Amino acid sequence: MRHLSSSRLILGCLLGLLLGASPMQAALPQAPGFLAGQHAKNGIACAECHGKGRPVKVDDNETTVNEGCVRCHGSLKEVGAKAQGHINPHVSHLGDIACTACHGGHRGSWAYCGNCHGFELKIPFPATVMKPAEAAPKPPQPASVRRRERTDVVVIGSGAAGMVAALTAHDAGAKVVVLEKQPITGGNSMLAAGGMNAAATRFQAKKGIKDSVELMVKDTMTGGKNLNELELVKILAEQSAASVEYLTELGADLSDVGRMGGASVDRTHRPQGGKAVGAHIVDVLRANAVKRKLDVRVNSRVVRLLENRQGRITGVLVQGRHRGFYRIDAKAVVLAAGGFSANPERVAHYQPTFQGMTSSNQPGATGDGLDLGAAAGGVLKDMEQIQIHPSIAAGSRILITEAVRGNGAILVNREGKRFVNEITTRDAASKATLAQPGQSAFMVFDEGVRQSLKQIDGYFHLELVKEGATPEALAAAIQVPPQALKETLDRYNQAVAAKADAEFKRPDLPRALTTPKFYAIEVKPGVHYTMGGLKISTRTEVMAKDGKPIPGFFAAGEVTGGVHGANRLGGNSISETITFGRIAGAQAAAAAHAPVKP
Ligand code: MEZ
Repeated sequence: MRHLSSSRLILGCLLGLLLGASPMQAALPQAPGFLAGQHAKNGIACAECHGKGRPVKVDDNETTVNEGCVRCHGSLKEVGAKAQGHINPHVSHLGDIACTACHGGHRGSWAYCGNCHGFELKIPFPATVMKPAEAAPKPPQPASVRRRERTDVVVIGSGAAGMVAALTAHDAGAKVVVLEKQPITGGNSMLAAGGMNAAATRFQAKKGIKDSVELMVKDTMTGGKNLNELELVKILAEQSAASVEYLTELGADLSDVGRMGGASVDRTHRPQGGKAVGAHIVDVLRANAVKRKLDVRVNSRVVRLLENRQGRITGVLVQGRHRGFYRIDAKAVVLAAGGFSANPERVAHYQPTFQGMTSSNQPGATGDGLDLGAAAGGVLKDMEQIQIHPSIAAGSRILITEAVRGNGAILVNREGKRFVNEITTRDAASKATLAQPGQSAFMVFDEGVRQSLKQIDGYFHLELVKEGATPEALAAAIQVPPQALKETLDRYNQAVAAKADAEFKRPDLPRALTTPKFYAIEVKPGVHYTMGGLKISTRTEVMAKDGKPIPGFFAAGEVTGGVHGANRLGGNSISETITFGRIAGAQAAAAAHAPVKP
């Protein structure tokens, strides 16, 4: 056992202060939950890691801190393999994230997953949930900021749109910096479940699915109530197959194809076996970023876009968690900071009737990217167009993917009866669910559906599923009238056999629900996606009020408005992030290489 000398402790506390701890935190190194305290309790002084000649230097990525953790404790995977318990916080869909995303040297540790999940974790520190948006102190005037860097392209946001833009700009020869305000990369893309829409792909052809760009355009426009910008929708559909190929070349598996609401044919691409698409794609993008040694910084919030007298965007003012304020001068900026579904006040401002609803989004989806864009002169459009997803597990923030319904599940109410075409558009399914007693529904499926979609296993793991060996036993478990549920299933199975759903006109009836066991998850609508955002051109240039593009400023993904109109179709979001991320990256690289007027 190593012993602490008091001088080492004092040095450790001083270092704690230097590393951003409050005086109280630094003065209480023994406090439970602080890693400094835990280490001190085990006889390991701060100075064993920090200080002159020591390996741990604290940057905003906290890279060397994490290297320090891994050196003693092993990788996240190794720690995960050792940990026990039904819910293991070291093994999750968040992938290989930094230890410091959850653990703090001089602040209480938290379980990052607690931002979305509500499970009880038996962990050796009092978990505190991270506040979604830490208020930034008033930023200084850019001119007074002395720390300056220079690059070709800055990308704000590290979801799929941002990472694809960054990889594309890098591959076109630009020097790129990616800035992410959260402690982990991936944004909402990390949580994407059902898949990525694309028309006329080789994976569809292999399964004999006949699709076309025109049909994808038609479905997307109809789903969006024709409020969409047709030219953007055409790009989405025309480029979609190439975007699937692009991801496949990077190492992704999108070979499974299923159906989402509002689609005329199966065009939603996802990994074999029906695994969730988002975590897989984010993993692939991260690996490609590492391979290219891309400069990706977490804990790095952009507080302002910089512009010159001619209105050209010339860089960003950044607030790093440890570094403080600094500026990056850039020849082009790509904004890919996502939407605002995790900002209940903003949601209620645009849609008062959504007040108090749960959300499926990650905590960083607060809409501050929209503020940055608007402050730089970008025009916002369709801000009141907010999508609620019909199936969030009741009492939680867990999205039950539309793919479960796409693969055959039905929705029944508390009377045990169907009430809607389950694969209609999300707005229609949500409205119908809110009209049912209790404003919720049960998503009912059988073992056949379970076996068809790997991601359903996760809902069992999270204990969201009720089950029964027969329809009647399931009915008892969810407290609906047994005879009614049995009759509903019989009628539905007859419709499947007849290939026609006379009652609700469900257009796709992939399988009968006859294989025990029978399962149900209670679901409620929740805020899922914000269709509005910055107006962009077909080249992803951010448009100003005068109808002209703002030079040097590009945007892609949920921070933009126009692609989805009044209602986004499931599977079109990941498709949008890849296609428009690629365009934004290429445009930004081109703008960076073009001679820039002073
Ligand atoms: O695109 C989406 O939002 C999507 C596919 C969600 C889901 O239900 O899985």
